[in-house]
Amino acid sequence: MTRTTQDWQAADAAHFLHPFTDFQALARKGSRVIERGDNIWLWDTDGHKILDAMSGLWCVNVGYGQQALVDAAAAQMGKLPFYNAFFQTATPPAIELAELLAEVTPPQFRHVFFSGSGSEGNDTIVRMVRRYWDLLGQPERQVVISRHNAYHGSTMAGASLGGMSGMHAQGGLPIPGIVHIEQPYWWQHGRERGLTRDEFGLVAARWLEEKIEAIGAHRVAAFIGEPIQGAGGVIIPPATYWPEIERICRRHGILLVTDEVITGFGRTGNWWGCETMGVKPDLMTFAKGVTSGYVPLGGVMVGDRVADVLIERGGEFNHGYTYSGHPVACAVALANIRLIREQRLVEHVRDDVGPYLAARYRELLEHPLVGDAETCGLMGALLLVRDKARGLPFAESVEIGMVCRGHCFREGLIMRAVGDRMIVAPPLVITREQIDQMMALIHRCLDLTLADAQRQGWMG
Ligand code: PXG
Repeated sequence: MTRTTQDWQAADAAHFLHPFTDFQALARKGSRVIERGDNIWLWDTDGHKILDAMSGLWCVNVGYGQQALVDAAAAQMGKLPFYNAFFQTATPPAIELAELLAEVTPPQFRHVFFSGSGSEGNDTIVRMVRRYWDLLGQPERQVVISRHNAYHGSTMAGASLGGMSGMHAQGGLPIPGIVHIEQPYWWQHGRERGLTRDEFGLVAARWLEEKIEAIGAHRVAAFIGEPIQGAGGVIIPPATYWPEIERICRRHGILLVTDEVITGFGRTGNWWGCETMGVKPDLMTFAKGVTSGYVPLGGVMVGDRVADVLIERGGEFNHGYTYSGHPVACAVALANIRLIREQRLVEHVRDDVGPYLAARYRELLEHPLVGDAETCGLMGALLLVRDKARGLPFAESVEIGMVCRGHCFREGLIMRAVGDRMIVAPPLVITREQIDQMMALIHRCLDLTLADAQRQGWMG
């Protein structure tokens, strides 16, 4: 029986509780049901073709329809669909992936702990950094410092590490031992104080030092941050920020963790966001791009500083997931990483489409709605403002991002709105011609949004 879109929507509304969704509002409106994908394109059940400028959810880096990944999954499923890694056992794909990850990550990383998602990876981080300090005889080092408007997942530890106030307001979060400093968002926190971006980067990094001093360094286990905040609105920190963060962590002996769930596997024009930012973390979380989202997989890269202690001091680390090292997921990840290498996708982002997107984004600064336009690799953000000359934001009651996103949906473009920031992170396989197609759609949607804003009297 073929179902119509209305049939799908009715069944969806009757049974499916969607993540991060107002259930009633969605039931009234009906989901958009996505049925098929190829390269950077999606098709919904009405047959509309959509340019997916968000790579699914920041993950389909090699694009849809890559047969090598499909074949790897099918072959592994036929041979051994599952075996665990708990009781002194392992599977060839998990071992091979561990080996390959050691090759494509910075040299301090030779070990990996697998999880099923980015959230679980960050739960592992919290457990692991506390275990590390316990083993070193400093059990009072418990506190993990993170940032407001960070996103680190939706489990209890992930959501606590994240700095989303809407999430903390539900379910008694954050859990104890996790504290936050302000994010390095120049537009919001540096511009009005008359600081250049680089000056602001140093100021923002020193908020970490102030927090460490307030808590006492002897109580701080780690600092965690996304090299570039993704879900927070593609907040690209000034170049001065991360090196200063690293210096502060080193000065106080604190572990440095980069959450590379979005920035890993070539997104920023290097294999890892920490390389783009010029720092050497002790631990890194990954997920999403490790399989290009074809199947769920995540994990933590464990640097020698931590791995040596966990291994040499011995004892059992009482932590793990059924799907830690899932053989099908690992087989898909192997095929995915080999494809990224063979097609030289990281170089493609760094030398070709990344700089091209940056140039095309600079043109957007001429648009009357656009107050700021920035990119890093294939992450791009636009800030929509009501008065460019004076840099004035829209009134809180005006949901300009949602208006723009509505136009994108109707015009066949998936772009994400985070407040007044419109963001893109297209598949790494995107070409210059396809970027031109995407930019034409973005211009059109901005014009339609501007017309709405003028009609409603929101500008000026
Ligand atoms: N860390 C980062 C940096 C992420 O972006 C996670 C951890 C959690 O990963 P899992 O696999 O548990 O979802 C993420 C996930 C959005 C959006 O709206 C972003 C994410 C997830 C859902 C929505 O931009 N990132």
